[in-house]
Order: sequence, then structure tokens, then C-alpha cells
Amino acid sequence: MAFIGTLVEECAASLPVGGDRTGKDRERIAVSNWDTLSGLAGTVGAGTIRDLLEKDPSRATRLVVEGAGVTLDFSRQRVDESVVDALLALAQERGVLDRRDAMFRGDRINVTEDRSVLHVALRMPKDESLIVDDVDVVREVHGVLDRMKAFADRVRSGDWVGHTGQRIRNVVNIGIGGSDLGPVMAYEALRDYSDRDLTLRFVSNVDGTDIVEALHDLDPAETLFIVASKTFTTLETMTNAGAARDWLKKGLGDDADVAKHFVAVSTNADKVAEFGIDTANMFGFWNWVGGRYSMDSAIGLSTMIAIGPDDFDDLLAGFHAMDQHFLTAPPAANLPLLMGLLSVWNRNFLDCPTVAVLPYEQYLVRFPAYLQQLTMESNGKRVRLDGTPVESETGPIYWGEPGTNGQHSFYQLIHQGTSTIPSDVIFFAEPLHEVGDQHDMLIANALAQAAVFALGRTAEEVAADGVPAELVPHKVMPGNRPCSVIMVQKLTPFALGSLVALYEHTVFTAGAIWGIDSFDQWGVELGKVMAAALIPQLQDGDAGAPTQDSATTSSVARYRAARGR
Ligand code: G6Q
Repeated sequence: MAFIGTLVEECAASLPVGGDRTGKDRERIAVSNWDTLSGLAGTVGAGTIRDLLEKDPSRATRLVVEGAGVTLDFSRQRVDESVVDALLALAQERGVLDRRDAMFRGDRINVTEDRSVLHVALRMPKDESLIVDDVDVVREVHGVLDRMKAFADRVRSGDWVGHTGQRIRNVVNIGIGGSDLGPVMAYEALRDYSDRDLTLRFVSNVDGTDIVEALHDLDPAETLFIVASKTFTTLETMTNAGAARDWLKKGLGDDADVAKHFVAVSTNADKVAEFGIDTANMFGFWNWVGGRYSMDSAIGLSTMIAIGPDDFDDLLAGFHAMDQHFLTAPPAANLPLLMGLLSVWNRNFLDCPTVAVLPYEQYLVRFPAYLQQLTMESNGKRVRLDGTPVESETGPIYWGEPGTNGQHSFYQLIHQGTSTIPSDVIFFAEPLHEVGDQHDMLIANALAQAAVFALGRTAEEVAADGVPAELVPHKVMPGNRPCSVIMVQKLTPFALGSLVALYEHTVFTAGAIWGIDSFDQWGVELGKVMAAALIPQLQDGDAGAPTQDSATTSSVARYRAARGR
């Protein structure tokens, strides 16, 4: 597969103003990479995956790439080499690899927050260095990692004790968004590697039910809270941290040394001290780590306590291996680049608004939820880096559940609904638990679904099965649902790291094509401000700002009445 196709955009502006354009000029204008892809959408994209596979069976072995232990089979995508070449040419034209290099260098590519984007530095080996603004960030990263390891070892060995001298048996991470979704996902994914003598819980929601249920059977004398908040100002986290402190004092007495039961992960030392946590027990990170890109920073402290420092190192090594693959693999064999480009093809040229993430691995139960934040908070944007409106659709909606459960639920809509929903089917070749032949059953289901997504079942095939004519339309499966099959040898910490980094860089690639800032999240701010203004209205009946909309005012009144206020 050639990297850059022969198609190079020729800007109309470079032609003589008002001058006569020759036929050749017109032809060159007409073949911008985006136009080429639009043309291919009407030919290859309008065809069927069934035809592609029938006419060219060897695509099943050609359209497969490997990197950092992950194998991507995209032979069931509605593409051929001409599409892939045009997508790679588009990546070249849009400067995706230059932007990748700028990220790895530490340039401030998060322009709206004027920040570097350096989650890749979180997993660089100790003997490497990366100087950004005269600071060796790798040295800083390993300084924190070393402190985390010493602390994790103390908790795991029983050396760290609480107020009464009892060892810690319960670890509760309090955080939300990027300070929760990664740790929860990683804990669930790596449960088989975790110390089963420790109970890990995660509290995120400001809904009091979350913390009540998390703590109801725990002994405060044996419980350690990790308050994980980059800013240490987040309403939900600070409220839950306060509730945890109250619970602890209620259980251990007002004079209890709560510092023995609280540590913090934050970039804000002042606020940590103000809360009453000893900053000696604070693990820092940096403003160049975005929340949704932080599970391998100190935000991963709960993960490290659960699985131990060595396995955490293995996780980091997996991230790093995929980073290196993204940085060095030739474009046509570059997994994240190709996956990002395929997502652009499906979104912009095949007009698919959503993507189903279907892990055939029970331990990845929270992986779709994790990816929802990673993909949708990153690429749910409507203006470009310079503030001008985007010219195409941007980030699709990601959703999903582990297979086979989803098969007995929403797969019906993927198979026979009116939208075309592409999917990522993910599985591990070796199971962590060999229970009879259940793993073969699991993988048979994954591959069967991928086949049905791609091929479907025609009316002729259904009729040939002897189905009565009136039922044939109900049993036809249109197929032609693009599907990537992602296989990894075994679910290890390394594999999880490489899988997460794969999606991080996939999101990066698509965002770079769209020219958006994948690293800010301004859209979540307004609701927070309004919620803060509404709290006193709900409690004290203050009528609110004169500009407040009538629907909100009326809802507030109904709520107050329902609460007898
Ligand atoms: C992620 C977002 C967001 C953030 C949470 C928690 O990229 O920035 O999800 O992680 O709002 O923020 P704090 O860690 O500051 O509490």
C-alpha cells in the first residue's frame, strides 16, 4: 500500500486571479484528498463489504496491521487500498504527523489552554529525558513514580497503619471524570492481578448514594481515602472528601488522626493542605496531563496499590510501546494512525454518527465508559484551533458493553436498525480463566458477530432456508456494518497500556484531521456554573438571577414544593 497517493490538493488561490484555468488545472483542483475521498465514498463506500471480501479474499490477510502486541484486522471495513491511500494522503495534507511530533516534543498544542500535551512523557523510561521549558519532565515523572511505589508498598505490606494502628484493608478513590474513569476501568480490567486482600472502591457522583454504598460495610480504622483531583476544587470530589472525613471522625472519634487515612493526588498543594491532608502524602502531576489522559499518572495510585508497582511498570511499558509504534511505524503500518483515519472515513464519508465498542472480555466491563470520555470529551468540538467553525462532522458517539451480553440486547439495532453502526470488536486470544471450552465459545461469538455485521444475510439466502415469503423481509440482515477486529494475546497490564494508548492516539489522529483542539473541554463548564448558582435557590428559595429562564425557575419551585420547602 503506497503511503502518499499521487493526489495532492492544489489550492484554487494559487491560480492566477480571473485567469483562464486550463482543463488540467481544473482536474488538479478537483482531486483534493477530501474530494477524492468523497468520490470514493460513492464507489467503494457505496459498495458492500460482502463484495469486497468475495472479489478479493486476500484482503483478509492484507488489511491487517500489528503494533505493540495489538493486531488490527480492518478487512471488514468498507475500504480498499485506494481509500486507505487517500486517507493517508489526507493525513499528510492535514499535517497529522507533524502535529504528532509537536505533541511528543512538548509544544503547546492545546492552544485554548496554552498547554503542552505530554501524557506520553508519563510512560517514558527512567533513562530517557525530555526537556520542556528547561525542565526534564521524565525526571519529574519518575520522582513521583518512586514516591508512589514506596507508598503503595507500605500499604500493600501493612506497614502503613491507620489511627488505631490497624493495617489498611480498604482503599477508596474519590474523584470524578478523568480522576475516576481511568482508575475504575484499570482496576476492573486488572482485577486478576490485584491483591485480593485489599478492597478497592471508587466514589465519584455527588449523589450521596454513591458514597453511602461505597462505605456501608467498611471499617473506618482500616480505610484509606485517595482524594484524586487535579484542581482540588471539583464540587463532587471535595464534597465527597468532606463526607468521607465526617464518616471517619464519626467512626474513630473527633480527635482521630485523619491524616493517616487520607492521601491526595493533585496539582494544587495549597488546596490539599487547606483540606487537612499532609502534603508529604500528596502525589503530584502537571498541567500538561489532561484529566482523561491521566490514568498512568499519580491518578493511577489506586491502580498501583491494587496491582503493585511491578505490574504498574508493566502497564506503563505497554503505553510506551504503543507510543513508540505511533511515533516510528511507517504510516501505512501505523495502527493508531490507521484507526483514526478509519474513524474519519466512517464518520465523514460513510456518515456513521456512532461507534459501538464491543470487548469480548468481561474484565473490560468499564472500557466503553472509559472510551466515552476519552473520545467524546476530546473530539466533541465544533470549532477549529483558530476558532472558525469546522467544515464537517467531528467526533462520533462511542458506546458499548462487553460481549456476549450486548448480543442479547442492543445488537438487534446494529443488525437490523436503520443506521449503520461501525464497531470495534476486541478480544484476547488467551483467557485468564480457562473454564471448560468457554473461551472458544466467547471468541466464536465475537467472530460470528463480526461476520454478520459485515455480510448480513440476503433475501435469497433467507428464502433458501425455507422461510415463508411473508417472513423473509423480517429475517433479512443487510450487513455492510463496518467492523474492526482487534486481537491481543492476553489481558496483561502491558496489553491494557498498549490498548489504551492505541485509542489515545486514534483520537489524536482524528482530531488532527478535523483541526480541532482535542485536549480542552470548555463545553462542560457552563453547567457547573449554573449548578453552583442553583444550589442556594433550591435550599433558600432565592428567586435566582433576573435573567434566569422560566423553565428553570418553575422546576426549582416544583422541587421545593416536593421537598416541603
Ligand atoms: C478530563 C476533564 C474532567 C476532569 C474532571 C475532574 O479531561 O478535565 O473529566 O478530569 O472534571 O477534575 P479534577 O481532577 O480537577 O477534580
